[in-house]
Amino acid sequence: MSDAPEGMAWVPPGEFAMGSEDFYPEEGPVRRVAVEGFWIDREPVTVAEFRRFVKATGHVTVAERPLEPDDYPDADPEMLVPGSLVFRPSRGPVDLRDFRNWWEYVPGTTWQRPDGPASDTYTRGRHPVTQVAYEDASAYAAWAGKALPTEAEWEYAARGGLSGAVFAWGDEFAPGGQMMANTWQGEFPWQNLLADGYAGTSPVGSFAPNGFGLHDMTGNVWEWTCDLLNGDHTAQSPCCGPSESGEHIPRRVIKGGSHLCAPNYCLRYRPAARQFEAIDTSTGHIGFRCVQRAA
Ligand SMILES: [Ca+2]
Repeated sequence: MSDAPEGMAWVPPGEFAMGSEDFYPEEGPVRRVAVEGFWIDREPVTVAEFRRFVKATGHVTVAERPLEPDDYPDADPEMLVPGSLVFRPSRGPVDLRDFRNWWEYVPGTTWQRPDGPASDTYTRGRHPVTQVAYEDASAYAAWAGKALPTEAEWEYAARGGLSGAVFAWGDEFAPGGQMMANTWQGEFPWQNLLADGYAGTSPVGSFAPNGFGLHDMTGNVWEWTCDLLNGDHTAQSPCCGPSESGEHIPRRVIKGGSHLCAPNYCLRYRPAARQFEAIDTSTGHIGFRCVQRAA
């Protein structure tokens, strides 16, 4: 296709085996799914791109707005101030069943100050934007004349034309010793060995593209899709994706894993992997990319 929208790649129509039965129960069963062809961003939306959107529209993200006490009946009133979730590594091994051992709600955390009010994004213009809730991602997509992908579109794109492979590039995590994505090596959440060179997010496009020419479909940041969680998985505890929200807040599927996904805790840097995030939650490891469908 020669008339590619800027920064986007064409994913041809096709049918694929979606899901996996080899890892976590929420990924199965494997089923045949057909998708139409569509355009998809080659990279996650960056901080610089999101800044252009905010300047053009005056958009105020969910993390920057006061919280409604009625939505959080169990919350400490002092926590109902604008802010977001920041990852804090522990000093040593902790109970992996309690995400409060590494997530902290930090007032003043925003997409421009993703690690708390003292942080900034001056050198992170090419990093994926984070600290965006589903509504923020949707608003960006609408402004750009695009949409958020369905889970099927996202997974099909992430597979890059490979059939049933574990990873977006094949079945081996680091073929020939080469790191293919920004994940977490070592024991989460305290020992980050940095074999891939990055603690936290990395500039988009730092790792090799998949078969469709797409970067960062694996790791770096989880990405919002527009699929709502159906009832079957509501009891499931969130992986590295925590939520301060009540159970009545709808959840959407996020895909791709992040820089916080480690083999001892969250082997979810795979196309089939999925988690479910409350739509009002933002963290330093969730971002998004957009699609454009044929009219
Ligand atoms: Ca890393």
